[in-house]
Amino acid sequence: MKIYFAGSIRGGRNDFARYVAIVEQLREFGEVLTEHVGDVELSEIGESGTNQEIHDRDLAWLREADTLVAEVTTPSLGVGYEIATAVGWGKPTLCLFRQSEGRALSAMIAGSSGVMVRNYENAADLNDILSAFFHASAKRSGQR
Ligand code: 6K6
Repeated sequence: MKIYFAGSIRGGRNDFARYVAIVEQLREFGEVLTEHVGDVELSEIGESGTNQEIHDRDLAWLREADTLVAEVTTPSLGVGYEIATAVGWGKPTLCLFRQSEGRALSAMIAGSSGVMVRNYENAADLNDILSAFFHASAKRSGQR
């Protein structure tokens, strides 16, 4: 199972510690293609590569991935773009959201029939959510 993990970069790095923890949990379910999203060293401005190189490389990884998992509590244009692309390509897509932050999730994500949205607060919640999602995704790809 190849997993594309998406999380805010230029949208804001407040949640990066959570991304690190999620990437760690995701490794139990497959190969994470985008571990840099949870990279402590990556600040909002301290990036390498041109915008086009980043875009093209990430889309190639997304194309290769079996599933997309996104942490969507910190709003990010890039993450929204990746979610829309994955849904358009028919990839199982899971969005993880923390209601406790007091934000409302965009209707374009919350209202998409191609997206599974799950509210969570801690690692234990996440484990149950990820197990159910990858179980369903594996079953779906086995049926194709
Ligand atoms: C260098 C080393 C690590 O990262 C860099 C350069 N920046 C990016 N690298 C890889 N993916 C990126 C980079 N900037 C944005 N993305 C992709 O968009 C990631 O896959 C994230 O899920 C998403 C974040 O979008 P913004 O709009 O919050 O930046």
